[in-house]
Amino acid sequence: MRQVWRTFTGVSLGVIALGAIAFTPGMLRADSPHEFTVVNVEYEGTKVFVPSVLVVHKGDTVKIKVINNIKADPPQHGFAIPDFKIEEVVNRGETKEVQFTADKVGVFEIKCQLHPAHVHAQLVVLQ
Ligand SMILES: [Cu+2]
Repeated sequence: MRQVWRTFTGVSLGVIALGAIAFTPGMLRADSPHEFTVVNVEYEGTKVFVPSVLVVHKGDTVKIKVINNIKADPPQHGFAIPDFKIEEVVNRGETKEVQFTADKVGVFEIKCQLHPAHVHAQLVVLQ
């Protein structure tokens, strides 16, 4: 009887271990592109990017879909990450996609290069 229990326990632990490996976050991030959608909106009079913080790891291929959803004029807003030489103009109702490799670690500014009054967002690149 003790032998049967030991076998059962061994098999169960094996199944649990396999499950843990399959869902290890480290495996999910293996060189897959990191995709975000960032929407520029006006919230109670303030222009903000949502989400306002993007977190990736060094070496990641980062893809960002940018949407300008600000209803008031002007119809164009920018999307710039100067440290990665990203600078786009996004028309209201149009989607722009940017892609780059996060090749340096740090906290980097995301802004509208056309209007300094936007609240800036951040790109955080972890080691
Ligand atoms: Cu703007």
